Amino acid sequence: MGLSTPALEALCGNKPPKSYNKTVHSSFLKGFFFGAATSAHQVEGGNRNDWTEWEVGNADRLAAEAKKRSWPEFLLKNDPSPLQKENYISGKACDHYNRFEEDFDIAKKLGHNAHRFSIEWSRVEPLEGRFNEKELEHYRNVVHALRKRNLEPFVTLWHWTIPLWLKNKGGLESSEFQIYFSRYAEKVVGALGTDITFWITLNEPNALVRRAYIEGDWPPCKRSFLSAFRVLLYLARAHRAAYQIIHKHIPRAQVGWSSAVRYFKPARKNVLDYLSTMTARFWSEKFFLLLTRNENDYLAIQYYRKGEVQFPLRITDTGDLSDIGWAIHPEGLHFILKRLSRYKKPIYITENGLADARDAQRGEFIRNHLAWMKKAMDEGADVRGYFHWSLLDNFEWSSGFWPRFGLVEVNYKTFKRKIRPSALVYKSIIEKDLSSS
Ligand code: IFM
Repeated sequence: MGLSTPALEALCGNKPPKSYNKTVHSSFLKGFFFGAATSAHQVEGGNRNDWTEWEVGNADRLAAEAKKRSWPEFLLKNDPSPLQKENYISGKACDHYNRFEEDFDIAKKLGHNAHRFSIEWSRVEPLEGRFNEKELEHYRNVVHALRKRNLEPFVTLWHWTIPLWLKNKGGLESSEFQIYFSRYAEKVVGALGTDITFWITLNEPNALVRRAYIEGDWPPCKRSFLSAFRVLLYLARAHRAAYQIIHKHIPRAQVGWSSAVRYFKPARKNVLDYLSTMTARFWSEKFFLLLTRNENDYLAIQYYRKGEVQFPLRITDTGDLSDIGWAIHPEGLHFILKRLSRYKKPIYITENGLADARDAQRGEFIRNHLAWMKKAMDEGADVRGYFHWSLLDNFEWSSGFWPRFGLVEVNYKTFKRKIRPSALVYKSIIEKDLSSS
């Protein structure tokens, strides 16, 4: 399969990447996965976990804080708006729990051939050691619905939320965490069947630990390096145990965890900013990888933004910004893919996207990121899949509903879905590529 120059130019929009060599004509691998990602708590609705408790206790405060900031008019028109309390309570979210068939029909219509979703631990094990067979059946139905549409399932076991019983036992800081996670993993893997190849044990442990245990603005809102370090070690142990469990049930499985990566560059040309940049890169790309080095069949990266780093570790977003102020920088994806290639493992981009309520930047964003991904592949990076974040608008954690990340717009009152034009840009890229295979 070869990509013609016009197809490449279509990928790049009118602005091919600065250093793109047009004579290189390799192609995406046959069997490349194109899809979108979601996570249970952000789309399902009706959950009861540590986050739902925290949301209820903090929604008033978050809305009051939002009132002190200035907002562009178009964001205040979002329903719910950042100034409203209900923005900060996940509630029914997108009602994806009841509408997953409809949502997968849309993904199929948009040309996807894979889909990443997560299992909600608090549904499957609402009480310690007591598993809910009906909920396991639900996730079997989800997998079946994906298979029926030829969408390859990528299953995430933990995307940040935990059941309340576990929260009351110390949550991720419990020294028994690995035991609890292993028991849950064993049950889910056994119940979902052996035909699932792709597993992500943990979503972005580095991001969660930074927000929840260092910056302290996500539950359980701690600011302690000691706790952060402990949680990372426990999560790494949990990953390693789950890796073995999945392989015991499914020897040919591909198991990894996903990392929040960012393109860091020194803000100024001086040694201190340079050293700070190295530290930030070590944290985002390497630390957890070192802890799990023998138990990764592939690398999963989630890339969103550039950060300029000033000593000691002040990171700022500059240049083109998304609705939530993240710096858009497609070239950074190429940089990271090249750096990670040295590990000689397959790479999946399990998230990449932006908050863009007007859908003004998303089409270009997708084109440019895929063009830079393709360039890295032409230069040897073994990238095997790309998942846009997200299929649907969803509940963006402590920011709530106002950031709109979806290829598909969600009306949170009627739950009606509306395909955004950028979703069709993505579709046309997928179709051009897949049809040339
Ligand atoms: O919404 C999140 C997701 O849960 C994890 N990765 C980053 C996304 C955008 O912030």
